[in-house]
Amino acid sequence: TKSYTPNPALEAHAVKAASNPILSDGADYTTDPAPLVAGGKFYVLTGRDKAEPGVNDFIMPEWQMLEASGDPMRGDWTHYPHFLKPDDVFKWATPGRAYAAQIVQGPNGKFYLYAPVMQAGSTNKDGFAIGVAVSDSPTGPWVDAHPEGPVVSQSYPVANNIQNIDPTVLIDDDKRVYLYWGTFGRLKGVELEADMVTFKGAPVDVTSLTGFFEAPWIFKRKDTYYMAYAGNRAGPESDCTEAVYYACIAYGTAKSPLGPWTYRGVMLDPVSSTTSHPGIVEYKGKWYIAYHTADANNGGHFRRSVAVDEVLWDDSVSPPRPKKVVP
Ligand code: FUB
Repeated sequence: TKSYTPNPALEAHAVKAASNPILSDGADYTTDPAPLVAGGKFYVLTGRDKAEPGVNDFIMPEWQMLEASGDPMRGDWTHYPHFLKPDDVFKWATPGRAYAAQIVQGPNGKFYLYAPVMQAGSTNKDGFAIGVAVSDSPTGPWVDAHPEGPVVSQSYPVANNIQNIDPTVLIDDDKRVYLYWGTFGRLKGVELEADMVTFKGAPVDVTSLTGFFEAPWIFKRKDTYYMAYAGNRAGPESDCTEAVYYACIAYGTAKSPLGPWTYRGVMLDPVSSTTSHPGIVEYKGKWYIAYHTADANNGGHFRRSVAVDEVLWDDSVSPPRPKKVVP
């Protein structure tokens, strides 16, 4: 396995995580985890919640990175607190808002960062657009893969609301690439060209995933495609009702990467933050889910922190079912 040297320009700190959340002292709040396995290592890209106590808004100016030295459940991590800011890499973006992003390793071995940022010139306060940056290493440095502008523009498909956020990307076994994104109940998916940026055909709308709210995460296990997401009204077996308001992590499955998707159930009950946000990967033969909670010191709905737990599978049913994660 190729190994990747950490980006020497990044500030790095050693952290011991005896239990969840990984960073628990409240000095840095980590959000919206996107795990990545590369070079035999387990990384988690996260946002940063910077809201002061009592501020009920997402104040998220930059991304952070966590890198496990061993067992991703517990143990030693390296924390890169100032991993990247939107305007470090996207000249068409305005500073200040670094929402839920994901890094994937493309078929060419390079790393691609899909990042919702504010598009300069937007007249909408939530004029998010999704940019793509590329690097030879999971820790950067990054350059804009499409300096002409975002892959999903703030004006797509209509001049905008907040819906162009929460990208998730799957590289299939045949090397084809799929991008999904969305929030507030709208989930869109599209195949991308090998350049990792250009749409191949028109996006599909996914309407069959019960209670879909936001935070889609696509992955494949054996021959089944899974879409985990933050949902409400997500099924009778769940306590994540609209009345409770807190989201659970639900999931659906499909036999092909653009669906059709079938709702299957809930895999993580609501946590202590109103938002929930999954990232699921296989690492050294085990499956892990990263999510965030309000459980760190002085944490809250806008001061969230990333946790990691193992996902166990029931392979006696078809398609195989992830057992409910017990945080
Ligand atoms: O962190 C801001 C938003 O909260 C994300 O985009 C959503 O997925 C939710 O976690």
